[in-house]
Amino acid sequence: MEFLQSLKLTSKNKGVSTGNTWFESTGKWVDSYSPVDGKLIGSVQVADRANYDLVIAKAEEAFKVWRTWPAPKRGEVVRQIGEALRQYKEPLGKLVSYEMGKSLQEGYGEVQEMIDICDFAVGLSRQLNGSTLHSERPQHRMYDQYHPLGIVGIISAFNFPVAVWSWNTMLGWICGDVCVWKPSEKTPLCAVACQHIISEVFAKNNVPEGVSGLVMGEREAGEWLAADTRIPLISATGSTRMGKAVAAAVAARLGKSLLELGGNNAIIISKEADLDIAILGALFGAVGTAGQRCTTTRRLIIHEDVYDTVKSKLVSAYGQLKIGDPLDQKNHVGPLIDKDAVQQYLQSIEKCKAEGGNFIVEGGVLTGAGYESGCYVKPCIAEAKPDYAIVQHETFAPILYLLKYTTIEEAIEIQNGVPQGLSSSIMTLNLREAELFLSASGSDCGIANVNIGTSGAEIGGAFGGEKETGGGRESGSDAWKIYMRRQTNTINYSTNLPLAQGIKFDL
Ligand code: UN1
Repeated sequence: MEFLQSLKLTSKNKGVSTGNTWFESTGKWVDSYSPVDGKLIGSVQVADRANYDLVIAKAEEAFKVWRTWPAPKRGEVVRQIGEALRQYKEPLGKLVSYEMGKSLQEGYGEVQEMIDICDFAVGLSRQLNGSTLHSERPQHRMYDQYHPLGIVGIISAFNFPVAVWSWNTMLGWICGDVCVWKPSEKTPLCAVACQHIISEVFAKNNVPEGVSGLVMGEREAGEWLAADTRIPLISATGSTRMGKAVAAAVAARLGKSLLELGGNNAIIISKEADLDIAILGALFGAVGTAGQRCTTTRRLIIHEDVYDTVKSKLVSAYGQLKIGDPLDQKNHVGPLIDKDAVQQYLQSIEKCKAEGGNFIVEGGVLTGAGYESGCYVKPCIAEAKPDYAIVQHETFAPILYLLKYTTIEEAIEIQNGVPQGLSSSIMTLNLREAELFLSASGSDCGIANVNIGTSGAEIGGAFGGEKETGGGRESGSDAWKIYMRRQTNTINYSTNLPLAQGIKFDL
């Protein structure tokens, strides 16, 4: 496969790096099998503890130099990374599609998301601004400024094997931080490929070794990062279970964490919706990435007057879906990541049935030619009730639950009535409904859209959610602030020392 060679991937790849240097390890080898055809793509060696300490020590050293580079100069390096990613868009997009299983369009889209965040970060490198404030004391000046934190530890998930890392890293880098990445062991080659792309740019710009650390590993490596007092910020994307463990470990040492965890996203379809938009938005939201986005649409909350119409339109749309090799652009839906995910999908279907769910589009595992990996499943739809335990739970698979409502207030209550709080949408042409949904009495999620599905956010907005989603914000808007520490500076240029609050203290 040509794209593997152009990304400098071989059958055996080292998994520990500080940028341009790759290290031997005593760690085990992780084999990466493609969910597309079940074939072994290559192996990557995980870090041992000595490797890990070496990468962190190198990162600490690099930080001392990197933080002295002017932010726009760091931005220039990120600009060149954006250029390199444009060059590698095709092979990297193909690798994402082949190793993770998402459609080729979505693989390219993921690389585009990396390019977009690079562009955003370049501009931001000239805008890391604080406020100038008026002092209560005469001839005093006060302002706040932002300084880099140090090492940012990044734990990323398989479903966005490259983009989510880049959101954190590109912002961290322009802020003056150094980054250490523990990618998902399910998509290790994507991470190795990114490190190769970065290292070419870093070498050309004499970026200190250690600014981009890679520590391939399983759960243990994540635990090392979370517990490490040398790492002021841990950014973790993945399940709520993982996030709770990371948050507890980081909080125990009073570190900062940025968590982007599970979602249980819903679209409210009003009786005043443009149903063509609503159906297409729901369809992409529910079956895109085979239901493995944290923003996947898992629940449709449909007004009773249009319920039957929406239901029959969905059934016919699902009937037209093509499931198969995601690298073949005629297919809409690729495989799940692995057979464990298939088991969880099957168990969730059973649980839904046991609770009374009525499947109007049946699920199941596909077999036969083209489906040899055993990871292809049918996207399915069940009529359900909001309080079913399975409806409250995030299953990372294409299972869509239909729920019925009568009033908009009831719809919002159903939308909010889950433990997660990432993304939400309303499909309506009614201004009052739309504004209510966006108001303080509306959606409780980090993302709330009108006439757009729940997935596919642009990088320019802050990305993340509330409740069990973890509260973190990544990517656009002012999400950069979490990667920096704020310092308040007060300068006295008078000939006296007046005290704040008018306190008198004289000898
Ligand atoms: C994720 O699934 O972890 O909004 C990230 C979206 C993408 C990012 C998803 N831009 O669906």
